[in-house]
Amino acid sequence: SAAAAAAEAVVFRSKLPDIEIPRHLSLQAYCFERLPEVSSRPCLIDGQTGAVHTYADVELLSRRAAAALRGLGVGKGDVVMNLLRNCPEFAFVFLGAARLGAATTTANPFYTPHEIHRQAAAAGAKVIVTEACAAEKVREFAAERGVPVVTVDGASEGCLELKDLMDAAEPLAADEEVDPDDVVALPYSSGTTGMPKGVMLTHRSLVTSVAQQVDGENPNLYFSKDDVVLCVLPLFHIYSLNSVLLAGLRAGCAIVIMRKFEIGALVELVRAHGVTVAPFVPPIVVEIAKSTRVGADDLASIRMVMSGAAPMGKDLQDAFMAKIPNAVLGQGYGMTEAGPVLAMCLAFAKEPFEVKSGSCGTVVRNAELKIVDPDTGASLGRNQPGEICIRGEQIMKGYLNDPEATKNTIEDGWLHTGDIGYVDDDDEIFIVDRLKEIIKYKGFQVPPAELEALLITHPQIKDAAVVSMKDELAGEVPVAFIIRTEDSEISENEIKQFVAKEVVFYKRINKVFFTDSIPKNPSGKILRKDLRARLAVGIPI
Ligand code: 4UU
Repeated sequence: SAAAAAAEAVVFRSKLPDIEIPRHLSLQAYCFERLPEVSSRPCLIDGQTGAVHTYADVELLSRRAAAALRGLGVGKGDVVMNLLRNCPEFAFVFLGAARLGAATTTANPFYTPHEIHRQAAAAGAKVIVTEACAAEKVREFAAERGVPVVTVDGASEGCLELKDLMDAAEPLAADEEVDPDDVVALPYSSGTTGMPKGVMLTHRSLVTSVAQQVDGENPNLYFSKDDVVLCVLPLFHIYSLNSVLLAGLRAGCAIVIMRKFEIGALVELVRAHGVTVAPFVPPIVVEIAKSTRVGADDLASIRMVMSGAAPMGKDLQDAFMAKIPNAVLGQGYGMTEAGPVLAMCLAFAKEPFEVKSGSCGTVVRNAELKIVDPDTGASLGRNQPGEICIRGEQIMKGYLNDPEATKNTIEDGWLHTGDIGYVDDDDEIFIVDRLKEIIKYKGFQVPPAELEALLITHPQIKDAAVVSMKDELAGEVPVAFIIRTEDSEISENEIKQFVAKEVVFYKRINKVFFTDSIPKNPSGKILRKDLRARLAVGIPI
């Protein structure tokens, strides 16, 4: 009937055919499936030291790391916390934990002790692997809970050294048996609302997601054995973990690990190692596009530049392409909960398609995408903006210990992204707005609910609401609307300082607006759209 047809979802698919995905394999077995072919080729290149680890080395070192972790009591179903800037050890420990049937929760080593403890406690971390300079932050927590702390870069009081543990251990002979539905990665994300939550990504999720990108006759994201992929984005974020490290391993690429983005050092690494693939976020694209020091010559080896994790407009894309004419520039669109990749630029395919500037790609293979009207839930056709939803085996199993939040995010297998976008006549996706509250500072998540919870603990703050404000450099920054308690004279600066002590730098409040009222709906939910509208017209109070 017409009514039934109308109720049926309009489902968007990739323009490429579905592929066979080895979904029965563990993630590490999948990543090393072609080891015999690539064993003597460079796998991880340490940008700091120039040290090269071949595929055979990395496979063996990950078995040593597994044995080291086992020696500390890590077993099946346990969680290891990786609190590291980019370094080869990140990969050894991540893959080592996977071999034991354990999961890795990743966090930013610049987090404050408060942020680290909250995540380590919620995830139930059995071991924390970090750098000597961050060890101080976890010492108290670890001592209280009897959690061993392992450093990757030298001794620190009360810590064990990864190198010693790995040298002493016999490499793990056989991986622990895992079910494809076992969790292997546990990144934290606030999703569409609330506080950060553990996102349960299983072996099957990540195998599927990586395969959707780099596997098949005509991979959507064509990485070859001859590619040299730059790993400058932080591995503790799912973009880099999935689309750089895991995808790079699967495809047999050389992965150049850069600890921290700095444009001069980046150019040097690109030249030294002949980088061919550069996954970036928009602020890095902006910096390169604007830099007078960097020319096409400096980056001549690069054939592909990917941008993701935050919007990249057509103007920026065009400016960058004018600067690096030999490279293909396109976007990936991801969300931690989605495994993470929803869409990928089809100009990255082995047999590339023509694509449009400003598009964030086409839905990946072996997945379904729909656009729904946020008010009615009706599925929308082409060129009509609505909430982007995705279905497929790559999406998360759910949030750790939070069935309620899981239920609100996944409905009938459809993951709701909280992003507003549309699919055009050529199957390209354009994101136009965000329904959810998350703020993205240079692609990093800033959950307003976390800042609001912190702000209202201040005795002189009666109520608080945090929303995003556009920012030239960061894309977006968090700003706070504050109702002071009666008689309070607390200043903008005092409030900023109060927050800065408790959160990582990119969650700092950029601006404070004192107000008498915070608009809320009858159930007490902050009407963020109204606050953003106040900002937009320039009368924030
Ligand atoms: C506009 O940002 C990510 C993951 C990004 C990613 C991963 C693998 C990009 C390419 C890739 O290959 O995850 P989260 O959870 O930190 O943030 C998710 C949110 C999205 O819901 C959306 O609002 O970040 C925003 N976002 C983007 N926005 C992500 N990618 C894009 C994009 N354009 N290309």
